[in-house]
Amino acid sequence: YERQDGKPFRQRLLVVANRLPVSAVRRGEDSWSLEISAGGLVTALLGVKEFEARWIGWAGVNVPDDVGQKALTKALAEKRCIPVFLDEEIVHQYYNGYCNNILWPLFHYLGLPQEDRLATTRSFQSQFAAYKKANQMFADVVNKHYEDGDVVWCHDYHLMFLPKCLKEYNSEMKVGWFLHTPFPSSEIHRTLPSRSELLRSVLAADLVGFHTYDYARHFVSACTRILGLEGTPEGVEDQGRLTRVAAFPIGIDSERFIRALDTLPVQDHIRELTERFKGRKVMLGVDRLDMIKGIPQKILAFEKFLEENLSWRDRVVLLQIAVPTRTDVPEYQKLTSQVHEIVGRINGRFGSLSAVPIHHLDRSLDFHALCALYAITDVALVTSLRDGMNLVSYEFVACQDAKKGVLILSEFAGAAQSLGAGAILVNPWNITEVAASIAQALNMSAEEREKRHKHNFAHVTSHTAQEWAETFVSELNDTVVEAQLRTRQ
Ligand code: ADQ
Repeated sequence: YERQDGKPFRQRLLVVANRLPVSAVRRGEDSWSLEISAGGLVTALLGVKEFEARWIGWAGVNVPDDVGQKALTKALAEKRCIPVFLDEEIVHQYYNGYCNNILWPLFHYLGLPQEDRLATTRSFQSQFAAYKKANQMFADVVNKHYEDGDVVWCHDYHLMFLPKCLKEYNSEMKVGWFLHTPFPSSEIHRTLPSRSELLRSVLAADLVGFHTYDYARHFVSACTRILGLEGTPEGVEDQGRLTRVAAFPIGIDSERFIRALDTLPVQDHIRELTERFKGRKVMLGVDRLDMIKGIPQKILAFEKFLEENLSWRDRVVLLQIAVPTRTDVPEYQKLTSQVHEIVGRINGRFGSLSAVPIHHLDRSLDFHALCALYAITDVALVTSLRDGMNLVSYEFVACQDAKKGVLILSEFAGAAQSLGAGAILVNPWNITEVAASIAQALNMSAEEREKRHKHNFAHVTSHTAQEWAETFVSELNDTVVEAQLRTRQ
């Protein structure tokens, strides 16, 4: 494409996600301070030069007054962000309720909430109504800002109802939807009371993407078994209209991590950490504190390893960095206490006055500290019970070109499909197997470590986040063109 001024044409990309990539703090009646959070999606899209991305989402704060909303909208516009204002009740029902209490556990095979069936059914209905209402509010904002030729990319399980709402506004809109979590087996999805409505809404999109081929296959079979539609190699067909379904495995901005390793702050951290853990092998876990990440199971496996390997007791340390999330949800509070209790017990059992086997931090680390930790680690432990992809495993590999440490990786993380040949794959529920893998990793020869690392490093550096975003959006453009050609024939 060429513009009249000779500069390359950049297609507008409207990225719609539950949360905007900013944290907003109100400083006064009409003033806000904003900080961009450099998550995976932001870096992925910043690297894509073909598109001019705009973000649409909730800013994570309740702004009930007009003055505040206007000021925040203005401040966000400078960061190419457009807010969707959700009130507290909607956030409670849609986000905490339907998204985090129902869809998140279900998609990770943890089932539907069961405490009180009757109450669950009643709250389920009001939460689903709030979910649809919230999705409609996102659609209203997208529609207001949409211009002909834009591409609309909807993200994640929060917005499964959005493709349908958007197409009702404008059937010509190019709409893609991508799921960051697993899509479970159709037998699991069948248990969801709103199973059909959600599938139909997603199918309104032109392109539907998942991290792995398995998730895409589960989605297609849910559509065939629950809706009775036809699954084809391209996707799902309904009365002659095809929704393209495919796998688009995400990656990271590997260069950002590799470059950071040579910077002064990271080198300082590396020196400090190397001195601190001199004489001990370092094992590392970095997770959001969430039940899907399998943190208690991981720590219990480490305990079993210490029980069975006396000679390693003073020579190994596990650093578990677990950033708290969804702290207002009781299950997450329970999980925090459970993890603290297990860590305390193991440190009491195997620690000495001078050292403890587990260092557990309940917080987020800044980028430089995180890179340094990845770089000095001997064995990374990623033991998610289910995980859409898991980017921590990618980040670890990117930072390991000097050390060539070992990655122990859950076979239930999407990353197992891409890093499986270089990692030691484990079933995180099998604590005996994970303990044996820790021993295998710590005793692995340098040649084998190098061979495994080389495989994973080549993958991580060649399948980047930028490439992921580019592939999805160009596939979406192509899908729409093909559909137009089909209707003309
Ligand atoms: P998450 O469940 O958040 O993402 P993950 O892919 O591992 O999981 O990404 C976590 C990110 O947060 C990483 O970039 C990591 O560096 C950072 N992080 C985690 N703990 C941290 C800590 N203590 N301090 C600092 N940073 C920390 C969801 C899905 C995944 C999928 C991604 C992307 O659940 O399966 O891979 O989206 O699609």
